[in-house]
Amino acid sequence: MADISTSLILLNLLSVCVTAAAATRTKLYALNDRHGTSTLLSVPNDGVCKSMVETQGYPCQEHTVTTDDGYILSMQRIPVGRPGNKTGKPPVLLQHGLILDGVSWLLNPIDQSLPFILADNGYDVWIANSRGTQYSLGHTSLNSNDQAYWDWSWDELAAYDLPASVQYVHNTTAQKLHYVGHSQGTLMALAALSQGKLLDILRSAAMLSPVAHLGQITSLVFKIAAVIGLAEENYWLGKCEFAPERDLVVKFIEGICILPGINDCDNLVTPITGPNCCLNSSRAKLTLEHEPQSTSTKNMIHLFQMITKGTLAMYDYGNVNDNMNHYQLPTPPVYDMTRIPKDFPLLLSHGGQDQLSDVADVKVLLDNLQGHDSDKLMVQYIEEYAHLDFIFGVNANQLVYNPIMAFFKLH
Ligand SMILES: *[C@@H]1O[C@H](CO)[C@@H](O)[C@H](O)[C@H]1NC(C)=O
Ligand SMILES: *[C@@H]1O[C@H](CO)[C@@H](O)[C@H](O)[C@H]1NC(C)=O
Ligand SMILES: CC(=O)N[C@H]1CO[C@H](CO)[C@@H](O)[C@@H]1O
Repeated sequence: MADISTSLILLNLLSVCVTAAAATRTKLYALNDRHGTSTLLSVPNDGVCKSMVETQGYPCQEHTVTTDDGYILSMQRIPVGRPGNKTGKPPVLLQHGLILDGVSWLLNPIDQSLPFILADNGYDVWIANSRGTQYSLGHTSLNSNDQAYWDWSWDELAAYDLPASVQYVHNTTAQKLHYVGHSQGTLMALAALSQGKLLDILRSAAMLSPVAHLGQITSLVFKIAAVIGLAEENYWLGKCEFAPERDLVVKFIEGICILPGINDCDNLVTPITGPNCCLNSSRAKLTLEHEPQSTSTKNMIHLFQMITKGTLAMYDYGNVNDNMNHYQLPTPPVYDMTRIPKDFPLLLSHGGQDQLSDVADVKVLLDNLQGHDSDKLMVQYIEEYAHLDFIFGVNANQLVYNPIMAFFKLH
């Protein structure tokens, strides 16, 4: 089956967590300071605001926030839209998903990209970038070439990155904010909300491709990767970041794209995400110039644990002693989605073709939210959408972003 061989090739490329990646990175970042403030493969050193936002006619500010565990994260703010448009709506924080970064929100034309649409509709837009992505490689004492820098999973993204970003926006604007997460960005927020965090400074949260449970995931690549990844856990953990070898992936995809008869390069991500209906294939090259981004191997293993065990729990150190050391419990504490306060405004938008946020797993989450106040929970199901349509879909403006803004107006 073509799907399986593509999966295996992609998997191979994706799992090259190797010193080669680190060496490339070292070269690329050789001229940068240790906080990695000016990174770069394809975006010039002047940063995301200058190269991707101001060029579109929008004002933009670069910000940084330091997490309680020392990671220095970059954020971009689009405080208002183009001249003459509405202003005065509350801040909105956008949190990207796994192996993406904040730039992923900005890759479509302005009338199809959520940050620009929100800004033109009067919102004060903030874009977060998780630790380990190219604009958030700084740390107060660690270097991103050190293994110690990569000792985290999404537990830390939920416990440190998310509160820092949300709190920073709240501090700077003196307002409560709305939240939009995609994929892992929803997992971070669901985890924090289930622990009663951030409720006093968030107005609402819109979850696109919500990820909580992964036990029934249908993505072939992830299922295979979970089995192989866990079998080789100790090997991988001895390495550093989980670095999709971008150059290889790009070459591979470009190579396939120029073959005669292949004019739909989007099909290459299908075995990972499910068949996205609505990507603009002529933008694939631009997307690959910026994505994928790195994450930690520990994060991937944490996700693999959720896939193979069906759990929604903190990282499992694999033995009673280590779990006792970290949690004072023999097994990792669970995140209990039924504890998300019933009056917190939530929008869940999921797709029928999504193989990472698959319908069966989303149903488990919805079952857990059964007692939620009915006027505080909005669920949207888009039959033809897969994982990436929610951020890259050419019609996401109408199908998803307009409903998000209508939901924000209610809360
Ligand atoms: C927000 O403000 C509080 C109170 O001044 C301060 O303690 C905290 O460090 C600030 N947090 C961020 C992320 O800016
Ligand atoms: C797809 O992208 C191309 C190149 O950026 C653009 O010219 C075209 O209008 C886009 N198509 C749609 C449906 O948005
Ligand atoms: C939503 C909105 O008001 N959009 C407008 C923002 O400004 C541009 C350019 O001035 C208009 O073309 C949009 O319609």
